[in-house]
Amino acid sequence: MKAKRWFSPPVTAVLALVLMVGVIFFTSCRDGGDAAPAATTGLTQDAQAIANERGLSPADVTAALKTYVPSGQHDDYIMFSSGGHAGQVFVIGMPSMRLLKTIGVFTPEPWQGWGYGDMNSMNVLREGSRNPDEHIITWGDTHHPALSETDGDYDGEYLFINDKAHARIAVISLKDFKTKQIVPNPIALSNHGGAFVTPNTEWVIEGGHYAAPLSGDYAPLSEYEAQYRGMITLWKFDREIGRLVQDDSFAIELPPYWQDLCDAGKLASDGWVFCNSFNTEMAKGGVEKGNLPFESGVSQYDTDLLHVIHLERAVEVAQNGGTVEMNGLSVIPLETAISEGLLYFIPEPKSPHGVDVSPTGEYIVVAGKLDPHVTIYGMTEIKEAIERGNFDYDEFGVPILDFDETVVARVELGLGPLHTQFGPDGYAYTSLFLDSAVSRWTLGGAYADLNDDPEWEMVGKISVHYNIGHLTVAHGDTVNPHGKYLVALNKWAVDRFQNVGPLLPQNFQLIDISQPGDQMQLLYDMPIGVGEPHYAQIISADLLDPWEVYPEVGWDAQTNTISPNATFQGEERIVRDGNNVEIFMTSVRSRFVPEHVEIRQGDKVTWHITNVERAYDAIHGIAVPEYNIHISLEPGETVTFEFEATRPGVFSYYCTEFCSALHLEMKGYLLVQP
Ligand code: CUK
Ligand code: CUA
Repeated sequence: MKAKRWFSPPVTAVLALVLMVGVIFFTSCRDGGDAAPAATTGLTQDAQAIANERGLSPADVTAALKTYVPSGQHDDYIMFSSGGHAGQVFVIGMPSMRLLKTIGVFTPEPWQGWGYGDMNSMNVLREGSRNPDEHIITWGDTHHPALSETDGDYDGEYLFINDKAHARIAVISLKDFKTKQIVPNPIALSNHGGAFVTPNTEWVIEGGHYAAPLSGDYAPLSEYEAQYRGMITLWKFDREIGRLVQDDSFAIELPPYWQDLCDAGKLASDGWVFCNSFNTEMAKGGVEKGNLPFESGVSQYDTDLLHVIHLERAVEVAQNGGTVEMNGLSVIPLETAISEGLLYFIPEPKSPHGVDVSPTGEYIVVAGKLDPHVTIYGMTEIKEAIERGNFDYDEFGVPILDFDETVVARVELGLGPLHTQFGPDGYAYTSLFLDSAVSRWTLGGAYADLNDDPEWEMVGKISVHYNIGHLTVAHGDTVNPHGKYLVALNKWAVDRFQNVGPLLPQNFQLIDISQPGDQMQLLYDMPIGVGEPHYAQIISADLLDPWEVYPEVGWDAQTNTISPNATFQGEERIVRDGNNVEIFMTSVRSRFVPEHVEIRQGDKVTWHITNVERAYDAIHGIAVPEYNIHISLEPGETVTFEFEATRPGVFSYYCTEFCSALHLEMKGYLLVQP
């Protein structure tokens, strides 16, 4: 029998043993601790021997105790991780770090039948390609997953994720963990500042990346300042239908700096959006022509420009006709953005990476890759500076606020600070790429009542292995951070795992952050041998409420209602209209009906299949050889696939999920007459 889900049996077995040892360590360490129950003494003696033999330290044992989830018990948290250039999303249980699912998003995924004939997935991939008649794009460089929010906290309903390589945003429903929509950005070919959501998910933010003409047309690099532009797009999300609505969305034209990560304001900064930028030098590269390479060309100035966008005002301007249409998207021109007072810049330490808004929304934390500090801007100070109106201007006429007037603190953390997340206790956590470490520091000011020591200062640091990019804390970018667990998303694994050849996995490291001060404990290394995951979000598992089976038999996962092609038992049939053949099939343990599909070469086949099962986990699949078709049929689901019967012969279609003892008998013959 093949296993349906991935677990890590050796690790789990080891942890089980270590758990027992932990009882000894724990009881012997506690002041006047309770004696271990007499009945387990013999067992723990054996476990002690195992720990000794395996060379496990007390810290190893406590780490095991904190991560082991016994068979049948569930994880407390679920992490949604970008799949990097795998173009997918990984769903990982925490603290066990067990992989529960890989969601096919931008990349076809055969187990789910994502992109292998299922017309829903084929249509999503097709609509997600700018020029589908030239080619369907079948991968993505996923970077930033964003869970939908209500009142600034995760609500467990939707997940959004960007594709940096093609400037696209995908929408995933957490009812069935399926991708419902992919939208290509009409005015950009690369993004980085997405996906981030506003506190009630009215807007999904997609910031651009490498400047280019917004029209998509050619322009030589000599016309960079005149023709090239940056942008930020605000996608309107319709929660009722679970889709981004392009007609209600808009973009803002920006100078041709390279916009980087963004974040939405919340509470004190609700109605505002913040984006970093780099290459305010407008370097054009061309090292082979004797020009400065991009590497140093974009790092010449001491500061770049934090973009501060008044979203509320931008929405008003967009809704009152202050836009021009570009490739079907409403765009607020740069001069309008300036004259309407919805765009401001603030100098920020050069080559910044993350911009992260604190839980109260009061602080905007920027980390500059080439500056050992994080820089913290105050929303109150930003609003006051805008009010005063005493601006400098960049060469495009965008008002620049004063650095010293808007910065409330700078905290020295170490080398290569990138991204910041927050805890419930006034702590912030920043990844340090060059130091390969996570630093913990205290937010002063508004957090004074939460901190014992209400200063802006670093209080702890823990090494990670190695070259950390993002880090993520449970609910760590919401108004209600949980703390507890932090995951370091490390780019290099080097010596952490068995050598598997020159292409190494990434390393997710689970860190316990439940203790104060400099007490942070590394608990677990999880190799990720797929893509290069960039960022992840962690949600309390009890906030997720996915379907166990589809609500009714005949469910269309795309329209969220009964499919007109739903087929019930007893209604199975094959309908011919000239060269067009339509098949209405059911699947149930352990047969397809009909079992004979007899057609002629050249027929155009439309095949509907309904899994009429109502039992949890009673999944079937259908594979049709030679036609590149594989479909997953979840209980209640109706799926349609199409193909042209170009090749005569005898084709055995069969069920691909080991659904019952007679699973191998669940097959049929597709007979194509010449
Ligand atoms: S990331 Cu995309 S390359 Cu830190 Cu989100 Cu840097
Ligand atoms: Cu159905 Cu195997």
